[in-house]
Amino acid sequence: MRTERSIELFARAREYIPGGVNSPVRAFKAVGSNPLFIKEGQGSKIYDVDGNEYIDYVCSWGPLILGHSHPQVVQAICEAAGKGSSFGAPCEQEIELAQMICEAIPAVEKVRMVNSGTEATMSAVRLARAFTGRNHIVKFEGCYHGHADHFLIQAGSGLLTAGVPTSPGVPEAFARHTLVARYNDLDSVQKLFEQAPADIAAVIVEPVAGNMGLVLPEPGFLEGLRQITKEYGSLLIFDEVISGFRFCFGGYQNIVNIEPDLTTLGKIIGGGLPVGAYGGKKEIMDRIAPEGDVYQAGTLSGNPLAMAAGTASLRILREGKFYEVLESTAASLCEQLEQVLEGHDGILSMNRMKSLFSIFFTGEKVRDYPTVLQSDSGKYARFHQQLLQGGVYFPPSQFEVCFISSAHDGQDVEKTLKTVDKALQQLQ
Ligand code: HOZ
Repeated sequence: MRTERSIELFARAREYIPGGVNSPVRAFKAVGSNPLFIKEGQGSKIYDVDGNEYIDYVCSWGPLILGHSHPQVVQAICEAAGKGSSFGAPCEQEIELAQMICEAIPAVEKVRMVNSGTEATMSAVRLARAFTGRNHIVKFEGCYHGHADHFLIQAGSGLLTAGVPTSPGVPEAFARHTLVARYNDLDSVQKLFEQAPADIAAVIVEPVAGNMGLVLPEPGFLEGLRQITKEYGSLLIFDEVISGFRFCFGGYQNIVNIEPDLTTLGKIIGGGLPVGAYGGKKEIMDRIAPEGDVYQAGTLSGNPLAMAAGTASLRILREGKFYEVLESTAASLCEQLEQVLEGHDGILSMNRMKSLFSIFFTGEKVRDYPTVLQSDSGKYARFHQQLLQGGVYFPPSQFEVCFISSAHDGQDVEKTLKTVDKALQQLQ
């Protein structure tokens, strides 16, 4: 595989962009190699600047549930762009996307559009603090809610990859208000509430954790969070930036039938353009300015391009048997992958939720942050390199998830299985 052009571009990028990238994980540091510069994406494939083709299981970290350059989404973006990219004034498309989200997620009666998942979670926490008049929040080890100050404590994604427990630049006074519990461990949450019963504004959780590799909620965990937060008058925030519209037309909350007080969204609802959103019950959301006194604003919020891409995507997801078809591709790939993994020494495990999965280099069941850390990330790095050689693009870090899109087909499944098998053989 030739990658000269990517190497050349990375050297050039490093002169002008910190670390040569605009988001750390994509620098490939965790897998000890050079990032690939991507020129084009079509369906399930991406093409780098050296002309190599890969089956893409990153899918822009989640938004591209329809694959790359879906014709209806491209058309919606082009049509919107021809009429102006941003007005800084209300437009009808905002209502359309907001209405679709509110109709899909019963706990979201009103929704505010922002430009990223980070903005959504940051704003939801401010709102929760204002609504409850409390300052502390509870988050979980290994969960990642974007890069706002109060979330960069024992966080997943790039921080976990880099082994940074708390980022420099986060004032100690802010960090004091972030209490950290263990995922899938209700006792750890209960203890925090017992220590500060009247101080916790909210518990924020990824209902399906997707930033320490994939870690699934165990039965009763999310229900328990709902119960504890109610008991102590604290809000429950489901961060559904990854899980929103990933498993069904709505949030993971629709599947488990739990109503959080606030929900954060992003990724899929923007159809591949920058977007975020936070929503909840009217009585909470109406505290946001200009209706209420909690300030939050954005020049590009609700811009017609992102709204058009999001609305076009959601329309496709709502039609026919979209999620059943996606699930059948995912099941075909993952069930066979499991068999492939079983053939390799019992030192591997896999977590899967419908069209999301992660392979871990540990024989242990991965169920929380400490078990995630048992995975051999050095092996993952070598595995990743072998996959690239075979034309399969997995996330360049053990602590991220693989995304399957509706553009992946039987041929992709077959090639992926062969490539994974061969890559694992080369590791032995
Ligand atoms: N932090 C995101 C992954 N969980 C995005 C990474 C990127 O875009 O590079």
